Amino acid sequence: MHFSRAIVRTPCDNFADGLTTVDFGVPALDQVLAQHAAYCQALEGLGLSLTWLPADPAFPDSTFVEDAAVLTPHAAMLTRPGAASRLGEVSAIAPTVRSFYPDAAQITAPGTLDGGDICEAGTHFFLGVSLRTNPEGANQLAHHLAAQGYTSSVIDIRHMTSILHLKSGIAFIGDNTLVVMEEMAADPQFASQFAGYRIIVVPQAISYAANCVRVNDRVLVAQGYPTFERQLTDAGFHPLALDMSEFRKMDGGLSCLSLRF
Ligand code: CIR
Repeated sequence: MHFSRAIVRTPCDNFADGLTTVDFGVPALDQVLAQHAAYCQALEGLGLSLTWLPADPAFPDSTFVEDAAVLTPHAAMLTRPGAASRLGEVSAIAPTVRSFYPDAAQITAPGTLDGGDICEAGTHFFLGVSLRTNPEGANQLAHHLAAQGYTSSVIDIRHMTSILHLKSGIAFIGDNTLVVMEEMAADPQFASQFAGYRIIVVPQAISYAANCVRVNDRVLVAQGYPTFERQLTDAGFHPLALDMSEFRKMDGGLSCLSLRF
């Protein structure tokens, strides 16, 4: 899980006009910008060179760049987000993605897919089918990944109302280890997909912590979950906590703020 680059986008002044399903209050713009800057600084501190896109007020959710593309070491797929208000984010970021991946593919209608539903786990990808990513979108990506030699399997989370995207509840942090929120880890229909991995279960009361990101030798985690940090440390990982309070108000987590490659 070595990354040398990431694409990020500065939050726009109307960030609070984005979509949300939670009721944690209105994000404070100064804190949004400070938390985003700290996140970018953390990536740079881990050795990543950032492509920093300007704020785009046409799309209040556009700082969540992860949803607009799926990048692997070999190829890129531009997505087709499931929320109508986010569709235009893809053409806005496409030139940047294509500057690194000239042959980037594109999810086409009637497929929809948000990058936040796609969890890379080594040579396997978990494809979340959610209220944003439909089976057709997942199928298009599965073919694209198969052509690169990756396997994939679908995890249907449409019955899980507490999460927006698959990666709100699961993260692959390297060393054959999956971090999985309790509700997902306990669901018998997913058991066979998780067999063979070491699983770190995130208790339901702190399930927001499940959206963590392995970046080089650290695991970025949301600040405020010391028991989860201990779980990671006990398992041999090195957490790096970042304040995510304002992004959480808009259903955002650590993974969605960057496209890493
Ligand atoms: C949305 O509802 O689309 C944004 N407010 C949050 C997107 C978060 N993205 C992600 O988890 N990958």
